[in-house]
Amino acid sequence: MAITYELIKTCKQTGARLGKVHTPHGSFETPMFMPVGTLATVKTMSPEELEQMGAQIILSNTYHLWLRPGEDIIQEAGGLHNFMNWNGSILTDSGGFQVFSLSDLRKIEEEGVHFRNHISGEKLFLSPEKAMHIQNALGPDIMMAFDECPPYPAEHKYMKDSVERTSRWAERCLEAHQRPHDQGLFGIIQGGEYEDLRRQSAQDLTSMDFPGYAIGGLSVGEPKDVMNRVLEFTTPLMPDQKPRYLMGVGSPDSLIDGSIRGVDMFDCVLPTRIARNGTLMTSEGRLVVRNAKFARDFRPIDENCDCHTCRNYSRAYIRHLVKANETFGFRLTTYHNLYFLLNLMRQVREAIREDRLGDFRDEFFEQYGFNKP
Ligand code: PRF
Ligand code: ZN
Repeated sequence: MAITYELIKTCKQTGARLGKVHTPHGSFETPMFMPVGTLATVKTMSPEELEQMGAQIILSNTYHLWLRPGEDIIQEAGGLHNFMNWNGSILTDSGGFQVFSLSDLRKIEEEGVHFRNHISGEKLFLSPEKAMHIQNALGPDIMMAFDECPPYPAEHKYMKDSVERTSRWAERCLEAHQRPHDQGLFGIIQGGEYEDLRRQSAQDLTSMDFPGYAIGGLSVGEPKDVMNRVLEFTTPLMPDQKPRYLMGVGSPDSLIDGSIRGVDMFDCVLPTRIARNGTLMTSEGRLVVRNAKFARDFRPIDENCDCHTCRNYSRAYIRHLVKANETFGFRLTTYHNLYFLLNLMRQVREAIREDRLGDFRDEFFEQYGFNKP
């Protein structure tokens, strides 16, 4: 099997899992945050910098790489790892979600989804077989099944039909997958906020025996307590001996609350996206570095952070660069935000090891300025 999961221990205070995922490109510790490199680059960061900040796995996107430069070119380069010079693990999303979030005029059929390219307007079609073919050519360590991610809220009837189609598509993905020996294919559990449908989806998918499972359809506009409740009834339906991935979730509070509910892997564009408009995650909450009050503030972004940015550069300097649209400014903010989340997950793992993740959560939320739910 290409992907195996080793459960090291569960936190006595919360039930959170400390583990390790083994892939053909090394192992990563869980719970883990995966930086997003949509177009075969984590925007503004070199692979050397990603390694230095402690990233062990990054995420990329089937949909975007299919449109440009095309999976054939990446295959010719020897696969995505070679093409982008990243030797750690890579996970690619299937395109299912991107078709729903980016494209216009989509039409869902049993065979797949018809839609228009969000840049050129060109007519396109993506199916389970096509998504597997592209991901087999890209060569990530982990690839995702082709699913439908319905909007929130969606009616029970719509969601049930969607869940059943996603299960049929998952079967077709398994069937079409050509490299199970060196690429692990994860199934995606859908079902929105509905407990019966999450159960149905989890049963369908776990019976197909994927090497890992994701929870999709969350962080699509639902309130925080809905996400937590869905996680509470969904993670117990997932196998203990396989990794669990919560797709598209990456705010600091959700990383902690997801870990407490038994999630092992997370990804999100949030840290990199907000970095590029000058918003930083710090131990005391968000800091908008463009703000005039930082013009003469020569302290680091986060006095409790020991990242390269915080050890060497001031708020005043970074504010100047960001306001002047200087690329280096965005590199410094991106580095800090990614480091902040990777370091947060290190602290989460340490707290699990010591059975005190509940205490850690309370302290973190207090300092970050969140109210306890
Ligand atoms: N499915 C897929 N990718 C995703 C999601 C999903 O449901 C989400 C949901 N937030 C993010 N990325 N394939
Ligand atoms: Zn920092």
